[in-house]
Amino acid sequence: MAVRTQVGIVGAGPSGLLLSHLLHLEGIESVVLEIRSRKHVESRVRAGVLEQGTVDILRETGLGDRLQREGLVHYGIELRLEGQRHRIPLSALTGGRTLTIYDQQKVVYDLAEARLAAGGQVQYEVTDVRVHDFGSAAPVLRYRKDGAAHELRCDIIAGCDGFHGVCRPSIPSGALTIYERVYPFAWLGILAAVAPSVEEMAYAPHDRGFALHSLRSPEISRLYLQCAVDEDLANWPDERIWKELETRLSTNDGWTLKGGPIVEKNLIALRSFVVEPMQYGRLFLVGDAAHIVPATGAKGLNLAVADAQILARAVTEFYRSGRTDALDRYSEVCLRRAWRVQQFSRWWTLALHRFEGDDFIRRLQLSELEYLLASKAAATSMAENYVGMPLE
Ligand code: RFL
Ligand code: PHB
Repeated sequence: MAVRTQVGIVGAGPSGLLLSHLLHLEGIESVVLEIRSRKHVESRVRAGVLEQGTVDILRETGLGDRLQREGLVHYGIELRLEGQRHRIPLSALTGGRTLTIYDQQKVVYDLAEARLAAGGQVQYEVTDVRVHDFGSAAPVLRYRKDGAAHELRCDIIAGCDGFHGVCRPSIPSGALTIYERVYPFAWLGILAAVAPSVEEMAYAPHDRGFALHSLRSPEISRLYLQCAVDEDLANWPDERIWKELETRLSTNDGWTLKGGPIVEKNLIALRSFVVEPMQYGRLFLVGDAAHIVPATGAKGLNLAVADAQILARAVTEFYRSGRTDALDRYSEVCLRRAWRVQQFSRWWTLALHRFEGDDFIRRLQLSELEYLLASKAAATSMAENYVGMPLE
């Protein structure tokens, strides 16, 4: 069966759904193809920290109701260094900008509801998605659904299919430059049904390895431990996780960590990755399909949202004026932001994690973090990157 639409979108994660939503608001039609089920996409535990700019675009486009009710607004973060608690007042340093804690699953659910309520086409559980003819002005998406072969003809394809998707590998490899760094450690992440023991996210660069106490709601905590890249989760029963978290997050002012039932446990690889350019002909890469940042900076989702906004504006200009100028600039505009976020995420990762047996690095880290706490200029630089730079 052959069908036509204006924009074919591969992937119903945050970037694909937001792009489809923004295009709809401009009167532009799209079809979203997703290999997983809706339930699967909406139950993946991932990001939780939204920059001010991400919150603003969700609100401005009618997705603010639940975000307003359930989002937790944060004004600073804690840094726990050698048993002492310090606060970095992000809002005070950035003219009042804030962060909002709101699960990625909720963002994706809100977006999917909005698309479906508006009659949008989101096809879940498709298979064998392939992108064709994107070097021409008439690209085609082929896929299977319930055993039948389908063809989707469009003007533009948006590859919003994440790091392991099909769009990026479909581009001739000679046309792309890949930049990549891996790290000699990973994260063990838990979601626990217990009230957070912190009021603000607490980052702890401990001698035994980095730990982070984040949160999801007044009843749900999210915590992470630096661990080995090939860590076997079978060696981490709940008691061991809580004990290690308690040690790494401990302070000498009587603070205690409340343990509770762990409802999810996973190993998270850390990676820095950028592909240049983010476009080939009429195929545009968006979000994790084009770049990955180590989770330390809490940026991946926010960067995906920024790409989707930039592409939606460029596509809108294309349909309004017939001109491709903004589409031609898409990659350059996104990459400028992506590299800023890459630098920040790598810097913050290198400043906080333990490098086994390297006391030289440890001393540099302590000096760097003490400087961050002592210097308003250093803290302001960190804060403006953490809360997120303006879109352009
Ligand atoms: P996604 O979310 O990976 O969505 C891609 C979608 O494409 C589908 N797909 C395909 N569909 C059709 N055909 C194919 N061949 C396909 N192949 C794949 C997939 O099923 C999926 O539904 O990419 P997107 O939209 O670019 O969004 C990116 C974000 O999900 C990601 O950057 C963040 O989750 C990263 N991240 C964080 N970002 C933040 O901004 N703040 C955070 O606090 C934060 N914490 C995190 C994170 C990522 C984590 N993990 C596990 C990777 C914490 C963790 C633990
Ligand atoms: C999270 O809540 O998942 C989170 C918070 C802060 C980070 C990374 C992840 O730096």
